[in-house]
Amino acid sequence: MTDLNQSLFDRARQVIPGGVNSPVRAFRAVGGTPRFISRAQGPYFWDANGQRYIDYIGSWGPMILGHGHPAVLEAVQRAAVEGFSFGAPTEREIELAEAILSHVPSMDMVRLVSSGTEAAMTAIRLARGATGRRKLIKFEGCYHGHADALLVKAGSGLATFGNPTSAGVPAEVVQDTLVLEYNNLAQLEEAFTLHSADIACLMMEPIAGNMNFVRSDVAFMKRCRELCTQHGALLVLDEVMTGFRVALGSAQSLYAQALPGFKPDITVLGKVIGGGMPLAAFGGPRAIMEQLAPLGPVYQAGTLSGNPVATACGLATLKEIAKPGFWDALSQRTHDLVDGLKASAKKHGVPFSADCQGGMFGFFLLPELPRNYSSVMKSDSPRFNQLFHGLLDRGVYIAPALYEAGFVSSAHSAEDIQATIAAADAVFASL
Ligand code: KE4
Repeated sequence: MTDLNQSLFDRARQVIPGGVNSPVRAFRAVGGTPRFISRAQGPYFWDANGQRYIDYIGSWGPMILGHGHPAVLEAVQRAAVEGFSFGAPTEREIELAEAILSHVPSMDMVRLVSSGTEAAMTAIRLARGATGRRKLIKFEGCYHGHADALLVKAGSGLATFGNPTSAGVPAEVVQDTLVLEYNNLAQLEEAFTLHSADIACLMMEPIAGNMNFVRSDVAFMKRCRELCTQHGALLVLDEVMTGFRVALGSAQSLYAQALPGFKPDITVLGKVIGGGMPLAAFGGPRAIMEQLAPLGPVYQAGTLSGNPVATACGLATLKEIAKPGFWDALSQRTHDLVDGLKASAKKHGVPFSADCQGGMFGFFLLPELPRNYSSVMKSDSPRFNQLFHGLLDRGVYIAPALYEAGFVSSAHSAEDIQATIAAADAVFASL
């Protein structure tokens, strides 16, 4: 039988670099033929051959309600009929801004944009504009989109700044970016001692979904906050993935439970707040946000920012996840999945560790949960690839890369979770 995924992939590669519009989709880390998705419904999607998968990608986070939620679909259809895009303000942008702010008390104001990259890039410009400083700190293994200043790997030491991770990024552009090890208190202290009044901001994922699933230690997050305050730098939490995914109040609400009064200065959001449509955002206290054009000197703009159809999708999504009981049910599903996978791996003697929060989970073919990027990369990559394809062949689609997180939606049923665990059990037995 013709593999329609393969023929589509062959055709795609003629006209789109690598056949994909985002590199991770090409399966280069895991090998094999990418699945071309024809349609999705609930927790499932179907590929070009008509093969059904239980979807744990969820568009890399946005599809927290699963695919085709009736209330969201209806809101998008109604908005589309009213008009796709006006390039003028709409009431729904106010409604979405108000909804976001109602769940994230660290923000007084928010600016809507079209991608997480755009939001993170602007957050850095805003931090630099608001402080008048140049330097920024990020952490190895955290991904904040593909803006030039953020495509950087650690320099040779704390006194030296980053080196580009991508061609086309001049060294000058990353010379103000310092890359530290995640959860490394000693490096954090030293960096602030060395570069104190030059640091505009520290940007981090509070739970690093781009290292699969690595939590910032509470003590580490506490020190990031304290040192930023002490040295006049802004703490920027990139919650593009964790925002409205790990909790209704996002990851920062979890740290605020452990650290009373904890607040970042700027929050970057995306994914869930767009519900699968191109929409992201960044926000913070009024004094910082009013530095932005048209009020202040920090420029930022966007043709499709606050797009009327995307805001309808995001608003309908936020309304659903704010309903009573949503998070208890979702967290239970995710815990059942992770507990089942752990038990199965243990039964078959496969080194395995896993963690989860709300509708986000991660696992490692390592005996202990890693705390930083270099530990994550000790994972057994060939074995992960076997697991990935073993699951894919059994109709379970997890992230095609061992450093990517997984996502459960409210559409995943207990039966879907059990079917996933059964598939994993068969694969663990074969590893
Ligand atoms: P986008 O520009 O892809 O909308 O967002 C960039 C971004 C920013 N911050 C965090 C914490 C992110 O996780 C992302 C994007 N995440 C990746 C998945 N790890 C998107 C998938 C992809 O690149 O295709």
